[in-house]
Amino acid sequence: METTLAIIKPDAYKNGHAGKIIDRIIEEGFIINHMKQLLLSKKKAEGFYEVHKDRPFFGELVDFMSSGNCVVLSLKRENAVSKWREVIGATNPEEADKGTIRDLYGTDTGNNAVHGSDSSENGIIESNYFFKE
Ligand code: 3AN
Repeated sequence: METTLAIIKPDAYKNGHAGKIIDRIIEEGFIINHMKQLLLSKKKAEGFYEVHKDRPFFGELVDFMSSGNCVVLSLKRENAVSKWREVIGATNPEEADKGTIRDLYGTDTGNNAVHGSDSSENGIIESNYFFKE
């Protein structure tokens, strides 16, 4: 089985969608291997999104991700990475397929409700970033 990291971002959490998103995770056949609620420090958010540090939206992204509670989940399933990306939909909620999580709960490219790892390797790296003690 493959690992992917999911984050229920501060917008979805604040708007009361965390429970519905967790239900959807279970309905889609994922096993929740680890889960925790946390308020990311700026430093932790900067480290997580380090690949984007030279992008113009980096500051905005770090501020948003540290603006309120998140739920971080390490998920397991066959083809977890591609399946989770299919369930969450495109980065921009306006382009996300109907019924995907970003279509249902996202607002714009910044406030897009959830995160999903983009490769099998990153699924493990990102999961360890939050759950390896
Ligand atoms: P995804 O989360 O779909 O893999 P990435 O890796 O391209 O998308 O971007 C990481 C995060 O950075 C996105 N989830 C989004 O919150 C934010 N982001 C990407 N592009 C923009 C943008 N143009 N403006 C604001 N935030 C952005």
